[in-house]
Order: sequence, then structure tokens, then C-alpha cells
Amino acid sequence: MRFYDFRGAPSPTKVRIVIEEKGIEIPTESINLRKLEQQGEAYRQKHPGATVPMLELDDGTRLTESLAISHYLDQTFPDPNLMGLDPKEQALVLMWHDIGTLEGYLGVQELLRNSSEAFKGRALPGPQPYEQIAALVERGRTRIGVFMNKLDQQLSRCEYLACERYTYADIAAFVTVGFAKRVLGEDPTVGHSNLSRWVEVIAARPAVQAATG
Ligand SMILES: N[C@@H](CCC(=O)N[C@@H](CS)C(=O)NCC(=O)O)C(=O)O
Repeated sequence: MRFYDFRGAPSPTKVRIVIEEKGIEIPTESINLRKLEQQGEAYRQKHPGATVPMLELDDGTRLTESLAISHYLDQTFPDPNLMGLDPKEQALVLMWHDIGTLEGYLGVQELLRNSSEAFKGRALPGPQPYEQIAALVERGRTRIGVFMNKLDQQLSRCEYLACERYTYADIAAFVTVGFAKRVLGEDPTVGHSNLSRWVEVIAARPAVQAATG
């Protein structure tokens, strides 16, 4: 296996946390997004979608998308389980993953990629040169606030997002909260006591510290 990573980016960070939680070692290659290495011929030959993370399997199969890679690793290295132990928990993990991606992560992406000079002509990841849309900046900011409220509400009812125990749903949402903090330049958990409590617990995990430090 070979893992294509970039430490400064949120999506591969989710997979790095999974790798650390499972205590496995996978040869890793960094694709420097700041130097646009993902757009280079060598990487695009492997992955025309030009994003990280990617996991190359020994039979040559290339998996992209952090959820798919994490699912593969969870099935292949089952201990500790991160994707749910029974149908209900598996569904809750996927449900909170989707909420986290569609309502949280994409809101942060909207704000960042439509406002930053560095993303001019690259308002969406991948090789297609999408122009920025100024109106999406404020909408992204609003969506982040709505998402933080939603997380806080769920975490007022349950200790973790899929409720009883730490799962991939927490990993994905935790990375998005960190991404939001970086893009906003302020801590979006302030004023959300349940969310702050959860962030502290997740951030203290050795695997999370190893993957993000
Ligand atoms: N759905 C994908 C998203 C992958 C993605 O957007 N990766 C970003 C880094 S977080 C990327 O490679 N961006 C390259 C670019 O902006 O050109 C996943 O979850 O893995």
C-alpha cells in the first residue's frame, strides 16, 4: 500500500487519524498542495481528479475519497472499530459523516475557496478551473455557524456524534471544526459548551495528536 498525503489539508488528515488509531504503518508520499504538485503530470496520471488523499493498494487499485479509504482501512484492520459495530451504529456513523461533510466541511470550503487569493480560478478542488463567487463567502460563514449549533445540540444529548462511543463520525467532524477555526481565524466552538467539551476529548487522543501535531 502507498498513502498519498498532505499534512496541511483537512481530507487526508481524517485518514491519518484513522491510520494512527489503528497503529498501522503505511508508506506515505507527501503531495505538496501549496506547490500544486497534485496538478503535476506524475500525480494526475495516477489520479486525474488531482486531490489527496489517495491510497494505492498492492494490486494497483487506487482509492480516493477519505470516507472510502477509511472504510477500506477499517475493514482491513478491524481493531479498533471506527465505522460502527452493528447496522444501527454504522448508519449513525454514515449519517453524521454526511451531515459533517455536506453541512460543515462544504461551508468552510465555500468560505475559503471563494475568498482567498490563492484559490483564484480554483474555487473547487480538482483540475477544472472554477472561478470564485463572492456571494458564497458569507453563505459559507453562515453555514459554519449553523453547523456548529447542530453539533452542539447533538453533543448535548450524546457524548459522541454517533452517540455512545468514538467513531469515524467524530474524526471527520473534528477535522472540519479545526479547518473552520483556521479559515475563520477564530474558534467557532466558543459559546458551545458541549462542542468545546467534545473537541477537548478528541484533541487529547494520542492518535489525533500524532496525526495533527
Ligand atoms: N471528497 C474528497 C475531497 C478531497 C479534497 O478535496 N482534497 C483537497 C485537500 S483537503 C485537495 O486535494 N485539493 C487539491 C486542490 O485544491 O487542488 C475526500 O474526502 O477525500
